[in-house]
Amino acid sequence: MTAGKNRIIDLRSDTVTLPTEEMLEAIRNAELGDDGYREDPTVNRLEEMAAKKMGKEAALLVPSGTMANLVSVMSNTRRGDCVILEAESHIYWYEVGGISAIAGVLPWPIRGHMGALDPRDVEAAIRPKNIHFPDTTLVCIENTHNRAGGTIITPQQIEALNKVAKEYGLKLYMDGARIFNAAVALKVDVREFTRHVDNLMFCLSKGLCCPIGSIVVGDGEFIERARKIRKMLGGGMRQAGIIAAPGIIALEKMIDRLEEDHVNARILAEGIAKIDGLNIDLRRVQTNIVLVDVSGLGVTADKFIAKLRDHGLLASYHSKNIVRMVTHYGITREHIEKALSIIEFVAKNLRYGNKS
Ligand code: TLP
Repeated sequence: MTAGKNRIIDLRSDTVTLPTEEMLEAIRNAELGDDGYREDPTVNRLEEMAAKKMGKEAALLVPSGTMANLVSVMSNTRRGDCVILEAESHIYWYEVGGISAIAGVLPWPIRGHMGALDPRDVEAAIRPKNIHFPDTTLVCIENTHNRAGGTIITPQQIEALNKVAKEYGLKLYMDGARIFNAAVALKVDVREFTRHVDNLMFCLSKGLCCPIGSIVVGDGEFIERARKIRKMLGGGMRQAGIIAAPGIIALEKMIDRLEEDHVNARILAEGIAKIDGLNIDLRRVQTNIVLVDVSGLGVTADKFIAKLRDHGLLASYHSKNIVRMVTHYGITREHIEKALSIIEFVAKNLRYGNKS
C-alpha cells in the first residue's frame, strides 16, 4: 500500500491510492465486450449505477478527470463561447489549457471565496448579446474545490448559482472530482449536490481508489454528445469493463470510508497548527486536503517539501509558500502521528536556522 513497504508516507494526493484486493479480483473476473458497440456489460452496469446515484438520466465512463472536464465543456458549448469558471479551478490551472486549445472556448475566470463563486459576480460577468461579445453559455464550478483546500460548495450555494445561470439561459456544470467527499462530510445524499447542476463529472481514481476512470453524468442528449466527443478525442474504449469493474466496487463500498480520511486530515491540520512557523486556515479543512503555509519559517514550499522527503514524507506543491497534503485510503492514524512528528522535526530545524 502507499505508505507500506518502504515506510514512505505519501500525502501528495489521493490519486496515489492503489486498487483494493477486491477490485483486483473484480478486474480479473469482469464480464467484457466491445464498448464501441456498447456491448461491455460491466461498463453498461457502471454507467447505469452512476447515473442513478447522481439522479441523472445517463452516464459515460472516460479515462481521466481531465478528459471528463474537456468532454463536458465541449458537450455544453460551441467553439468561441465564453465559459465562466473559478480562477483557481482545476480546469483553469491544471488541464494544460485544453478548453482553449481543444474546445476553443474563452475561459472567463472569477475569483471565488473559499472556492465558491458569488452568484452576483457571475451575473456581473455575463455579457449581453452584442456583436462584439462571445456568447456566454456555461458556468463551471468545482466541488470539493481542490486549490481552495478541499472546501465544499454547499447545495444552497449551487442552487443560487443555478438560479442566475438559468435566468440567463446558461448551463451549470460541476467538476465533482471529489463530490463524494463533499457528500460524506455534510452527511447528505450526493443528489443534493447534483440536482441543481445540468451535468457533472466525478472521479473513480481519487479517494475511491480505482486505478483509472472518471464518469460524466447528465441528461441523455448531453451524454450522447459526450460519447461522440470522447470518441473524437481518442477516448473511446473497447473492453473497458476492466476499468468499470473496480468502479462498481468503488460506488458500492468505498464512499462511506472517506469519513476516515476527513478525520485524519483534521487531526493532521490541528497538529500542524500547533507548530511554530507553520500556518493553516482551519476553516478550509473540510474534507481530505490540508494546505500549509510555510512562509513563517522563511522557506519556500519547494524547500519544505524537499526536507520532508528526506525524512520519508511526501507532500505536494500548491504555490510559492503553500504545501498541500492529502489523506486517503492506506493512510492510517499511525501514519498521521508519524507525519506530524516529521513535520515538527523539519520545522524545528528550519527555525533554528538550518535552511540549506
Ligand atoms: N487533481 C490532481 C492534480 O491534477 C492536481 C490532484 O492531485 O489533486 N478535477 C479536480 C478537482 C482534480 O483535483 C483533478 C486531479 C482533476 C479534475 C483531473 O483528474 P485526472 O488527474 O484524472 O485527469
